[in-house]
Amino acid sequence: MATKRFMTLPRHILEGEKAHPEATGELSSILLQLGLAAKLISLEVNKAGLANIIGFTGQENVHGEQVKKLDIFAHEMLIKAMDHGGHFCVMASEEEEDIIHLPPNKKIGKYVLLFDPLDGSSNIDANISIGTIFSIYKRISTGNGPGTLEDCLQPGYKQEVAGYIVYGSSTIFVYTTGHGVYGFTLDPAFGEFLLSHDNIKIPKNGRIYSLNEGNYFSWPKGLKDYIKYLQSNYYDGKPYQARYVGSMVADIHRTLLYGGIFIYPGDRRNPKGKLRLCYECNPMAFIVEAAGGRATDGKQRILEKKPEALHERTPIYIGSEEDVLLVEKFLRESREAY
Ligand code: AHM
Ligand code: MG
Repeated sequence: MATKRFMTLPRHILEGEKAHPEATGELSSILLQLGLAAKLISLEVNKAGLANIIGFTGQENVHGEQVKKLDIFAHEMLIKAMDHGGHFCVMASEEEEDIIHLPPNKKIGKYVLLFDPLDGSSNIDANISIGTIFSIYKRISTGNGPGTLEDCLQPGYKQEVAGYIVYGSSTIFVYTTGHGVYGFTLDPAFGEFLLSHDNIKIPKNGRIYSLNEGNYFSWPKGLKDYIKYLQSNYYDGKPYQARYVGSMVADIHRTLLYGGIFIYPGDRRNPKGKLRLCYECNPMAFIVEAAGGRATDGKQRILEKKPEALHERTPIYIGSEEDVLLVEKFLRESREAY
């Protein structure tokens, strides 16, 4: 117990590295740097109201400094924190249309970084949890030059590391290398992430379903039938519960800890749904699978989808294995597209 209390994120990463004598230490160094960026973004998120920077770009704060929207701040902070270690050959962000090359004077490395700097940012003004999501791949392009679009369009099962940071009632950093999912809570006094969620395992099934029911009339029939099935049945003698923050990181974090299912389906209006395969669905699928859960687009495993474009969207059904299998059965039986 005492060990757990003092297991900081850096110590956990370095001990994990020691367990793999073949490791070069590069991934550790990347994760440490991401931890630092997370702390800086967390600080900014926490003082957003005070600094009056919510929702304004290009205005001056009380100190007469130019202020930025938080999602732009997070985007720039991540690039600044990650572009000088010599680990990456290319990056891509949900906030930028094209791939991001390293500045010409920086050393080029063998990894690829994809991130959504501040997911759920439409929730910022209401002080609702938001988050950062990241994915790391090895480059597939040859040579030591800049990385390419193809490096960024790899199927999710090729991820080396994936993680998210949720800026909520506390700030939590969750990551996996595919073996074990670990969560660290930021101690604001100490200024360090401490291991708080050791080896997270998602329950095999859960009581909570999470999706935007406002889109009900556009849903595929199988999904309507599934939700009606849950609403007319009991889980452990109690009715199912609907919970939807509207911030994927928060909804997935809860699903990981309590079990159940999170859904952003394709529907009549948007057959590919809303969420992005590379920035949101792949990293979350990698994490949830590593915790023993399941993630599909209703038919196909998310991690096996080959992205065709950086900002491609996909439907997603993700969470406890048995819950995802059940909704897939409903979708299959209704035989309706999307
Ligand atoms: P964003 O990338 O523009 O922030 O949008 C993604 C967010 C997710 O966090 C969340 O799951 C989803 O949008 C909610 O969408 P909706 O409002 O359609 O339910
Ligand atoms: Mg997003």
